[in-house]
Amino acid sequence: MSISRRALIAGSASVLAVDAFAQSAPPAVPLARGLPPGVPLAAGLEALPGKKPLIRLSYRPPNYETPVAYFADAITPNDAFFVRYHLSEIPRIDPAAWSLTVSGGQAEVKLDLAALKAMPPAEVVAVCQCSGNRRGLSNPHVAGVQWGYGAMGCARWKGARLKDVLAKAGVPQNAVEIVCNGADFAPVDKTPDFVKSLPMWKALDDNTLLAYEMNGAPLPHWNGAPVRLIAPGWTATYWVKHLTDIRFVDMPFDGFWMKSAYRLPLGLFPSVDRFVSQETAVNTPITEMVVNSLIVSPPDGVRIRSGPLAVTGLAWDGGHGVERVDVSLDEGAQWRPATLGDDLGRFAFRTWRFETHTNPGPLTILARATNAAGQTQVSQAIFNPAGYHHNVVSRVSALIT
Ligand SMILES: Nc1nc2c(c(=O)[nH]1)N[C@H]1C(S)=C(S)[C@@H](COP(=O)(O)O)O[C@H]1N2
Ligand SMILES: [Mo]
Repeated sequence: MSISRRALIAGSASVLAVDAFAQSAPPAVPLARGLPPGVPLAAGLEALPGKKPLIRLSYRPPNYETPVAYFADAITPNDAFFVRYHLSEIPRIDPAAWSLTVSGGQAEVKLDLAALKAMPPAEVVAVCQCSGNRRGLSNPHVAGVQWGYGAMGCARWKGARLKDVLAKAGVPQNAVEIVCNGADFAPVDKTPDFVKSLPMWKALDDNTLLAYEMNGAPLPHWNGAPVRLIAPGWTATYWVKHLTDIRFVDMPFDGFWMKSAYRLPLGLFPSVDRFVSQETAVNTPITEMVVNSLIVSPPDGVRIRSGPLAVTGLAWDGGHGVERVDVSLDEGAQWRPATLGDDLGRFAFRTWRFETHTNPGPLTILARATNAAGQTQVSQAIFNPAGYHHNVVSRVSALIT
């Protein structure tokens, strides 16, 4: 509960008044510091059906981020997993009526859920992170959903390998990309349909799945039921939800969400994965996530009693794997290694822990992850027009009393 709501409740004259308040306004959570003018400093916590209260950034289309407190474990619970849509018409799909059509191959293939589940299953623990996670912190500010830290989550995904499904349709020799579409659509024709493509090498990768399970349960509606694409290591824009159609194409797909959106200036980030058919002389589609970390505890801005303190958090990257996390308590003059938690695979969140002893006074904690490719977090955000790949060294401040 936020400080403002606690204060309000404490000041209320009666229990009745508290109830009235609870009904009229959802509890508020402070948003990340440094949001642009016009964005409120707090957002409503609101529960979509089947979800825990999440931070509501927009209702139509639904964009809800996960409060930092839910990132205590490497696996993000399904009911706390963030929700991101570009389009606001999101049909609830009857799993028994769902089917996936694969066209443009040697034979058109139509699979229902039972057929997909009858294929050899595969599992991967992988981080699903929006390209624009932390966009709200971009300086100067950029347009788009002003995400704080919670446009991400990590789950154990189970499904069929995409390459097995594509093989059923017979991969054409001249296929350049596959084009993936989901069942959601825009209420008016203004917003282009959300359609994404993948290069053949990523589509045929062993880890790329068509998932029907998330953490041992059917996918929640808001996270793509009954089937979504899982592209481990790559930002979540490729993880098409409510997937209904896959098409092989022999030319680069030029839909809006490929050609115009999700682009980065060429050479700006140390990306390794390439999507050559979509590259231009000046830009490239976003591919794998950059190495990053999050301090989960202590939360930013808290008061804590002096004495032993365990700093805990998460680290992840685009699939090289987290090599180390270092913590600094003196604004980066000295760094000491944190202890890494269980390794759930190179695409997963990695927990970490750092024990220290605190004395009264202000305390700033910095955390910096390094991956197996030697890449590390930046001290200043690399500006780009859409505010993607924000991976500035993590920082929280606390007052030790
Ligand atoms: N069908 C569909 N799939 C989609 C999107 C969408 O708008 N429609 N958004 C993508 C983007 S940009 C993100 S960040 C992730 C969010 O996944 P989540 O809502 O399960 O957290 O879904 C991806 N898949
Ligand atoms: Mo996204």
